[in-house]
Amino acid sequence: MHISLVYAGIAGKGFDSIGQGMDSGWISHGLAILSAVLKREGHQVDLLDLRSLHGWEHFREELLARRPDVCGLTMMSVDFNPVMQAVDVITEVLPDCHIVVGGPHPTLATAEVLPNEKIDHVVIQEGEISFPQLLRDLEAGKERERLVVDEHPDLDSLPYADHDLFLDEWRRWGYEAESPEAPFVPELPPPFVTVIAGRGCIYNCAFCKPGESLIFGNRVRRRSVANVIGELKDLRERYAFNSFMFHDDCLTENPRWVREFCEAYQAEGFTQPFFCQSRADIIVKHEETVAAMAAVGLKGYFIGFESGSDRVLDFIGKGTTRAQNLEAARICRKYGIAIWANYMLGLPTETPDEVRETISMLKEIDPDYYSPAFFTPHPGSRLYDYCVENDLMLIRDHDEYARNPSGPKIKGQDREFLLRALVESQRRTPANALKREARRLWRRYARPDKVVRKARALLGGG
Ligand code: B12
Ligand code: SF4
Repeated sequence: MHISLVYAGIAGKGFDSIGQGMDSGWISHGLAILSAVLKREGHQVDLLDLRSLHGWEHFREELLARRPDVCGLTMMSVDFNPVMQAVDVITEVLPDCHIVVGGPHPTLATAEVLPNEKIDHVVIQEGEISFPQLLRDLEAGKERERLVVDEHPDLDSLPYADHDLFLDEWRRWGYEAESPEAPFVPELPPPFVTVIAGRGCIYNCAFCKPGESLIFGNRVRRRSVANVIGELKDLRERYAFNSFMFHDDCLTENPRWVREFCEAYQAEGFTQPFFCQSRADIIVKHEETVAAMAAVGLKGYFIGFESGSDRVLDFIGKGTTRAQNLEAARICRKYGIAIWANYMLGLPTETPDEVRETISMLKEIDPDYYSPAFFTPHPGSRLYDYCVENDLMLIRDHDEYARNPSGPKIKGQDREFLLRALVESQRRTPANALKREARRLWRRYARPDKVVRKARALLGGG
């Protein structure tokens, strides 16, 4: 069969937006892996990425030119409006095309998606087993239920994600790039790629869970180290990447796996720098793992510090403390690991003093990259349910699930104060700015190894 996979992530930057910042340089790993699975089954697969098209008319023209038998659309909550509009256009242009929708939003808010009769099938949870089965049944003329529930696949049995699906499509519309994704910090030189080593998370943050488990199950499934290294070798051959990033929710949750990976990464001759997500408590408890990662190329951690208030950290079920946040930052500095600080402002029940605690924590951490977000209640999370039950929701349209839109997201907040806090949280103290500049100049002009050797000699050491 001919399947067109559709990525409609244009709620933020719109059409013609490939390469314009964080939301627009990423592939969807969900679609990339489904493409690989479908191709393995002998299907013809292509991509319609709305971010690389010029507008709805262009989408119409492409549908008419390609005439797929099936369109498979992926959807986060923020993508609801463009996905529904895409469904309308597909139905109008190709009335016989089967429309299948899957991804986080259909799984976590099935009741919002299923009533749309234009959608032939809604696939919830993962898609690698059920989607090909659905296509086999459609080919055989078998009737299938509209709501399809998937099983959780064994990740090592899956083919590697089809990164070219995105790159080939973007190139058709004039986007010049050596690799499918664009790096976003100087520590990660291009060509750049992303990989996912596992699914699921054992932690229990209230702004995320149980949604993450509803999609991927309660257990963590990690690919074998050999399988991940195999994919990296494939990506090295294909794109000669100079840096990469793990997209896993929490790669470092299993230190044994991480250390095995570090050994294999080095043994296979990889030296490319990489970033991954971690948590403050893991960094503090497993400093030796941090050291092992830094030794083979880890250049930065994304850390969900979230808040500087222990009361708020407890309320959101983060399982970390302010003291662990500060200690994790100290450990990162020690090993020269850049800190990408994720934190939230405007959480339910948060007081102005607690917001100030977050600001003071950030002054102490002095992260390399600030990544603030106004708290957004995402469907599928306990805090979403809390906001609905307590009549706090101000989100009226799915576009507002984006990170930092202009309007407030929950009731009872002093918007002006939060906007000032957003600016203040990212302002470096003069002392921190000076320390940074000194460090930069030191790295650039001094030879620390020489200076240390000289100092040792002067002190009568070796
Ligand atoms: C990497 C990532 C990003 C990246 C790249 C996103 C992208 N374009 O794919 C970046 C940093 C850009 C990002 C941004 C955001 N993200 Co994000 N992100 C992730 C993360 C960590 C991994 C995604 C991934 O690749 N997963 C692995 C793949 C294999 O899973 P998958 O995509 O879900 O696909 C599987 C199934 O869902 C299903 N499926 C998916 N699509 C389809 C389609 C069909 C037809 C079928 C049959 C099946 C199917 O089959 C796939 C294979 O099993 C997830 C958490 C997670 N663990 O998944 C959050 C997650 C998807 N993100 C989330 C959110 C909220 C956001 C933001 C809105 C955050 C914000 N406020 O700014 C933005 C949205 C920006 C945008 N418009 O793209 C939420 C979504 C929740 C929701 N209710 O929608 C998640 C689940 C995190 C969470 N637990 O809260 N994100
Ligand atoms: S926010 Fe991250 S660490 Fe917390 S439960 Fe979700 S995936 Fe796990």
